[in-house]
Amino acid sequence: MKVVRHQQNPIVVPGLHDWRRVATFNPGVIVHDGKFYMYERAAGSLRPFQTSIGLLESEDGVNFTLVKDEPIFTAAMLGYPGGSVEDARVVKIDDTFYMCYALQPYRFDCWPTGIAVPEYYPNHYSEWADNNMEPMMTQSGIAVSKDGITFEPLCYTTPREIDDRDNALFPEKINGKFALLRRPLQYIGKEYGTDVPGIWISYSEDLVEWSQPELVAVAENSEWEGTKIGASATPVRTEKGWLLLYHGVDVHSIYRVGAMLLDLENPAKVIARTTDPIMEPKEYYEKFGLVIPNVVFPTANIIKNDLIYIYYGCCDTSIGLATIPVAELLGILGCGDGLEEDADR
Ligand code: BMA
Repeated sequence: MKVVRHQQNPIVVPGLHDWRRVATFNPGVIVHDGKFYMYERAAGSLRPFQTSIGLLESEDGVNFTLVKDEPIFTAAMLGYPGGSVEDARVVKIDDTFYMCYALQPYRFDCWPTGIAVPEYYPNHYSEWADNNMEPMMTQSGIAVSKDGITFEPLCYTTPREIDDRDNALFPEKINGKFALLRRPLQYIGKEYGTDVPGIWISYSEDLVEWSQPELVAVAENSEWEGTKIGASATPVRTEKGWLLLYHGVDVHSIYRVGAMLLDLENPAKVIARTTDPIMEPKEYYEKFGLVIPNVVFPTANIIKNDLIYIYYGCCDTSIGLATIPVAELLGILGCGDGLEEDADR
């Protein structure tokens, strides 16, 4: 594989507080005023498996400490005290922090199987049915903040009736509009032009009204992408295009990572794409965890000293860090180097 794992991996592990007692994973990361801020998804128990967003900080991007003893963003703040907020992907545009999150509004239990995706049981909790919601359905939204610590819910980006997660905002407006990657699971069939779920894009002027999603990419390499891909980390600008890490899930529920390059002016257009994964479960902590085995799931990338720092969830249990030179990844994509410096990323 192409990436180098940090020797301190996993760099963030669960513990210290009840709300993050069993798992911390799939973090958003951003550099602000020279400091790394990490937005972890943390769980206090398996049953119920309820996750919230905790905040950590670091001077070097490797050694992180908790900023607050409490989660900074919870489903309760959205009016769903039993629910989970998941997979924060954070960008800063002008003077505002934007956190894309997934929401499962009601409680469910997690029964790990040790071989693939856990059995998730919403059946014990009547709220799903009481509120006419399909069990385990995920809606996505955006919360905003001026200081990166106190977030206010702003909007939902996806309808309540469909399962739409892996939302990632581009770190700047494109042609004057906010641009959002998403993965509407039900967008399949003739009218959508694809038989399998894929990565789609929507635009908005105000973050409230979103354009009809346009298809960006679907699983192509059945061997490791299986039938499902989704945006992983927030896209990064390079001279050659937007660099996007994405995840693919094979028939054995093994999560791997690929990369693609999207057109700078029209990011619905894929310019280049890896055929082989750049990352797959290899180390013990990537193959075995409390919740699910064989998962590497990046949700953030930062450029530092011409290296891409990839922050990723390991088995929905801990957080790892891997790096790859920007030039090397662009080389793999057949595009040479071409990073544009940006102080905040
Ligand atoms: C995906 C999402 C991620 C999770 C992954 C592995 O569908 O739910 O949040 O990390 O599965 O369980």
